[in-house]
Amino acid sequence: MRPRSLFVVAAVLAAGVVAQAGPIQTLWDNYWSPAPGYDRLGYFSSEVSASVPDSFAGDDAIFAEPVRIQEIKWLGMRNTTYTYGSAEVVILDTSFNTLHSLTGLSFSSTTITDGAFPWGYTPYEGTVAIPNIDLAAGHYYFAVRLVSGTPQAPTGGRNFVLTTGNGTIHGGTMGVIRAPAFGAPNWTLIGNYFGSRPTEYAYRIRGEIIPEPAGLALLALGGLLARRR
Ligand SMILES: [Ca+2]
Repeated sequence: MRPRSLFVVAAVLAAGVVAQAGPIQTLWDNYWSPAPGYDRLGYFSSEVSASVPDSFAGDDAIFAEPVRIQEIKWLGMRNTTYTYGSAEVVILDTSFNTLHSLTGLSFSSTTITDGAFPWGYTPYEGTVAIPNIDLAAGHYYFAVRLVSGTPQAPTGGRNFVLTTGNGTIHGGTMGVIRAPAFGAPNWTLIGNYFGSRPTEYAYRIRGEIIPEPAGLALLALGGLLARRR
């Protein structure tokens, strides 16, 4: 290999190193405006080991570029007299096949002060960190639920995800639910669930945009240059 070819290869490798993902940012935002981001019109159970059978409520997100998922935020409400030891996350494709299922995740939450909140539970914003999950550009579903109690002290709380959008559907579809003990053993669009009102659920998907593989393009160019010499 000639020195110039070596230089091209070195430049290609350097470009690959430089092409790191960008800073963490909101990649998809279902929060209603104004803050705190829910529409006060509804909610759906999203919980495990609660005082009712397990359930999940999620919504879709569309990414125009490849992304690295690092964090999910959501708006929920819960009974704060119980503890919630961990969170669970699922990521589905558009056919509701499970792409990723994460359990035992630690999460943080911030109580929302809302004098107009109607349902007697405490509203909050939750945040769960995701171990970097890379997704190709496309259409996905995300859902988070809380596990009531801890292994040492199992309890029966209640946790819900709040609706958002005020009737406007965001992304490709309305929200989705799965409630095996309540007539929805498989993931179902909420509007198909016993005539429920079509709605959105308040999720915010955060992470990094993965840059286009400039390194690969340069590699092809480097190969061309090397062959021409
Ligand atoms: Ca949606």
